[in-house]
Amino acid sequence: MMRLFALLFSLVGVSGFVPSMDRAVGQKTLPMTYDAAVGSSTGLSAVLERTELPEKLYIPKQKETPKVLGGLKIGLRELVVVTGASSGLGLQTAKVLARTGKYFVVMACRDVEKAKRVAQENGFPEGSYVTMKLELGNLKSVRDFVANLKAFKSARPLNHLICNAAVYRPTDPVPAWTDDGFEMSMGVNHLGHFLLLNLLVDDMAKAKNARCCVVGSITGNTNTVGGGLVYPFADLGDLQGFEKGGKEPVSMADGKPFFGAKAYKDSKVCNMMTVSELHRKYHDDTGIVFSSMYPGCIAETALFREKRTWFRKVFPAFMKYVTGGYVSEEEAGERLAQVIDDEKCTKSGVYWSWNGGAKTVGRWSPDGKPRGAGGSGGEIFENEYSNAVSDEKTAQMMWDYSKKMVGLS
Ligand code: NDP
Ligand code: PMR
Repeated sequence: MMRLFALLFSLVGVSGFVPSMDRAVGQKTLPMTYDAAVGSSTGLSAVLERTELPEKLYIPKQKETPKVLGGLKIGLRELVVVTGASSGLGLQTAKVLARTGKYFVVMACRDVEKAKRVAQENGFPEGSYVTMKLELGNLKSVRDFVANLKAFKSARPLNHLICNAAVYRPTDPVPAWTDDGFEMSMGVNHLGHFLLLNLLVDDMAKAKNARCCVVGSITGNTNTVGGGLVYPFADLGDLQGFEKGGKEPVSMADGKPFFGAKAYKDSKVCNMMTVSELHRKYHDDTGIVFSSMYPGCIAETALFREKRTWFRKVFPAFMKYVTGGYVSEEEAGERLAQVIDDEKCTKSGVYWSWNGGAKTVGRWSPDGKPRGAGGSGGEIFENEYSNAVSDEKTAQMMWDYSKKMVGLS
């Protein structure tokens, strides 16, 4: 019964197979117009933003290194970069870290003006942070960011890196492309971060007790209710799409037709596999602690901007009262900050989750214990990836193809 309900909800909610309820997914179906499909002011502004996305994302400015930098004193504080710090989980994490007084936060954001505004609105202490342009959908912007960061911090190494930014585009009828021609979710969530990580790992190796966290998700793990019950399921196949170079017109990692919700889940698989590969390749030599984490279902963030209004209203309640997996933005921010700051989290190669009040269902919890479904008030624990995410052979292939795709080999 639960499975039937779940499948129905997921078909309507995720894939939009019911045209009158949502936009259709897939290249063969006829897309409704964006305006007709959304119908709320929040949705409309999101759509306007989205329709601009496939255009040139990255417009280089003459001076991207903020002038204020010279005036800031990092002092003894540890330098931490947070991508996507202008909203949701990234913003709350940056806020928690900045307020400790122990960290100096670099807010690496696509919209620097927005980042400045939300930092002020959220009471970030003055002199505890700086905003820097990072457009993950443009590999040149990633390289420029690294150059700016290095100029800013001069010889001191980067202590910590949090790869948090992401987009979720479940109702796109056809793929949007990054400036470099990659499908948007894979390009921003995985490839942009993959290049960033590779460009910064040597620098972080010079820091003492460096930590690096790439945000993963339950929905990329098919051994969970959130990832194994709700269609579509993450699946990289044999990476046939990556093998072909992963560029327009190839949109999916497995080379199959475009499916926006799956592209997001596949990108999260790549995020988590990247952490395992970084751990295998670099932990012993550099001492950097590499981790991934699932923060809980932060059901009210802008990640769901593309979903219809009814979904955005029902989803938080469903997560709070039915699955128990709901977590607030504030609490999620504390969790991600914990992975960087807590002595408990010095082990490398771990996928952290929190138990909370989550309910468990059938075979997803054979020992009766929750599997990181996330609800509020939970205790941190070392979670297990699905077999597909832990698969070393696929992870190695993913790593090699990604290197080629971002121009590192
Ligand atoms: P939000 O949409 O609130 O935040 C995403 C952030 O990424 C924003 O700061 C956004 O910038 C930034 N971003 C988007 N596109 C780009 C780009 N092209 N270049 C640079 N930055 C970009 O979502 P969440 O806070 O929910 O998501 C944060 C992370 O948490 C993601 O990795 C997501 O996968 C993960 N996650 C979220 C869950 C949830 O339930 N919400 C559950 C599990 C994992 P801007 O402010 O300009 O939009
Ligand atoms: Mg899911 C314990 C059960 C659980 C958890 C923890 C999540 C998390 N979800 C659970 C169950 C279910 N969800 C069930 C039973 C259904 C069908 C009724 C369901 C549906 C659903 C939809 C339609 N859930 C969703 C969607 C989305 O569009 C979200 C998504 O998949 O984004 C990729 C989502 C999520 N559920 C979660 C989490 C964390 C998400 C956000 C996904 C993410 O950011 O990775």
